[in-house]
Amino acid sequence: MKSYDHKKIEKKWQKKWEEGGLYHAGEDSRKPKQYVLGMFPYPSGDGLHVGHVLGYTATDIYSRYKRMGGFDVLQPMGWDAFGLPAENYAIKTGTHPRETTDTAINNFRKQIKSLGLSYDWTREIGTHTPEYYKWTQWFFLLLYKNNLAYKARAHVNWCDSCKTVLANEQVENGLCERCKNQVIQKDLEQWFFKITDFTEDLINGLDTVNWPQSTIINQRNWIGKSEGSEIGFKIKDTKHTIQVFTTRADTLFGATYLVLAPEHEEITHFKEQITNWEEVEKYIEDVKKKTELERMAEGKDLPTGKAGKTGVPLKGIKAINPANSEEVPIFIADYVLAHYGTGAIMAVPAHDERDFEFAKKFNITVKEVIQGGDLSKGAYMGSGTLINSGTFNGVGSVDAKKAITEFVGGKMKTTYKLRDWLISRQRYWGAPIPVVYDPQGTPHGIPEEHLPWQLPTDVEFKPTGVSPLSQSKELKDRTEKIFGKGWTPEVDTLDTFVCSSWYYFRFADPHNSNAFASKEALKRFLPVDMYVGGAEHTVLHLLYARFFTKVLHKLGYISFTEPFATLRHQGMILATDGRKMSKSFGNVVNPDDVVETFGADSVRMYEMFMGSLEDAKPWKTDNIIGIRRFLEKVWRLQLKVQEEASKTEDSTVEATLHKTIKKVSDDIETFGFNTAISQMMICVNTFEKQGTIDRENFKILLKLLAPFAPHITEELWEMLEHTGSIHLEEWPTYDKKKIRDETFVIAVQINGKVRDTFEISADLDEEQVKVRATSLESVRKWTEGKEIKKFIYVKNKLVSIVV
Ligand code: ANZ
Repeated sequence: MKSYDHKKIEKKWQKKWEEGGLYHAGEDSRKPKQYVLGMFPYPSGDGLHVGHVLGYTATDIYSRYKRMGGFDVLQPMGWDAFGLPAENYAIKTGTHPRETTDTAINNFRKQIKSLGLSYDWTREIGTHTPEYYKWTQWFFLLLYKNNLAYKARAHVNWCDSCKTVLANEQVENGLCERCKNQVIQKDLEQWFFKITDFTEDLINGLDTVNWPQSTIINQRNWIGKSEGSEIGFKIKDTKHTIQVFTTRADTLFGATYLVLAPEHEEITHFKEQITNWEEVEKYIEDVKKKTELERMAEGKDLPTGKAGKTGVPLKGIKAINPANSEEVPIFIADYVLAHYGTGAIMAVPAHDERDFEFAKKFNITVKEVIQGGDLSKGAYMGSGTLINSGTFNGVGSVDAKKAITEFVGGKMKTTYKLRDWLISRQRYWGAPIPVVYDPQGTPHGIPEEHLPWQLPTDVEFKPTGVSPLSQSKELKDRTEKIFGKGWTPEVDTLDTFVCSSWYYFRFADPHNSNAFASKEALKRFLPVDMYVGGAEHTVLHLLYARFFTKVLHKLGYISFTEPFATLRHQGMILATDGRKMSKSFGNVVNPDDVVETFGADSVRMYEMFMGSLEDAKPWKTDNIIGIRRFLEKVWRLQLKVQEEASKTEDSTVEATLHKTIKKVSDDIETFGFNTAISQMMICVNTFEKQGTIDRENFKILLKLLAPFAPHITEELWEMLEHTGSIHLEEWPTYDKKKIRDETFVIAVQINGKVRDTFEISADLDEEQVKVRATSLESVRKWTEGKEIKKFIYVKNKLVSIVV
């Protein structure tokens, strides 16, 4: 017998599969389609991570299983290649990001290929190529033409060290995610996508997808639908009324002050009346330095050293509570956000924690209006019966909301937390926004014939605070040449999330130069049937991709409304020491090394065997050795294979095998890869105990193992003198009759009454059952000193003893 030489075998088959186009999609339209997708990676200079391997192996097992199940499987791979790390590297070293990115991609491709993943490599895409970003720009223009893209001044997160705006999610505890510099708020002209036009669709679609519940909840919370009321508070001795948004109109009689967001536009109207204007202005300036996150934090000390819950009274003006006409003080405080609701709140310290804390600090009246709490302990946030509320006393919270809103002339109103998506970045390494300005400064979308609107190369990467593209002479000249003298180009680039919002469409038809994908290709492959990626994408990428899909549906390009029918997450692989793998800890496992030592099949199976796919789990090299031994055991089984072996196999073999077919099939469907592997281990142990193994049974085992360990199974398949690939074989089906349940619960009757039960395995004979039954404590109690007159055993069901 040859020895199991993974290096030789794996190289040999990877080459053959690629040459034979074994995994090409779209070659047999009679088969049903199955689109299986792992989130495409950012090709970082650090190379592939064992965490990538985890997710990609899962999609590969699923793809191979579906392919053997008779599907035309599309499983593609590409590169989310624009982004900051390459640009930051360019700033440090002067190397052009295109160069760094291409090197990183070549390395990633080589690493990924060494794992034997069944991708259709003819469909590879990179978001940084002009062929691809032409269509990213086309999408921008599609949205622009349909009033779904606009330019506006906005408060944005600004990192003064990176010299760019940051998305909310790029801000961690008030610091820039990359350089850890304090993020400030700036007022800037930026481009937005009108995602808020689709809020209800984005909520409702969540009912139709098969996604992890926690991800659905995160999406809902991010959208943040809230049903409440808008109520006006008159400002005493002025013509002005401030509108507040509240979800608790039932507590209106307890509103003892108003709070405006520091950015609230109405504040300047009262400049004359406010007697402490200087203090107010200073506070407004201070707040600009904080992020929303810091502002929302409830009174706890933040990592940046600032405490929450600050504010300043607007001395000299008062508001009138419309429910009881009482005068109440007005504050500005940063716990009220400018862009949520109306940017102003009625504060009810007795029933809102934040208000309670603020009221204590500023000595404001706390007035209880809902029964059920204990104000000495803090605010009571629950519902209950109204008190101290005039004619509404005795009414329940739920009914009172609408009644009180109507009583004071307010209106019921639904509000959302979701804001429009800020898509412009003052960076170089991204797709240029396809817009030019006429000499009057009015923006115009660039006509499609000029796409791709190329990213210029004559720029310096050093951040200066203005977009690098503004230095490009070539871009300026190009613009004037095409559009005329005095015309200027847009110099911002698109957020890289725009590139990844539509890439799954492109894989259906990656080389199309007339459309982002043809109607037929979209119809054939979309939507994605199975999508797999890290749980860190529970909000943004998935929300943006869903938004793009809804836009395309609305504009008649596609007939479906959700891009990813089923979604699964892979968990984080931690280092052996239980910490996150990180270069700075020196605990990173390099997939290349383990593939070299143990083989891709062992690494794939080991990662699948570590635990549940979605859990976080530490790396343990010892356990790969165990998997490697398992594969060697499978390798040695070939020695036992005989044409007609059934006579020497014992009866458990078939039962175990059919049970294994069922378990492995079910487990792949539900992504329970670790338990599928355990079952195959049981099966292999059963085989190993036999003198010989039936050839047909061995073939079934190899087919079950093929999606997990594609190389070794292909080699053994060939050694069984097959000429075709095992990966194109039909997936085995099990015979229900052959699956014997392994355990039975036996009821024990004594003189006709059930006294106890016990469990047996199926192959116990009557004598063994008798020994088990009569040795039971409970049975001995009844039979002690007596003679057993009768013992009846109803197979796998019942024991009846007569004494
Ligand atoms: C009075 C009140 C009394 C409130 C009470 C709550 C409890 P969700 O559910 O998140 O929508 N609020 C409104 N606009 C705000 C803003 N721009 N910044 C900060 N807070 C704001 O929360 C709605 C509640 O959050 C509103 O209801 C308001 O406080 C506050 F016993 O109004 B409530």
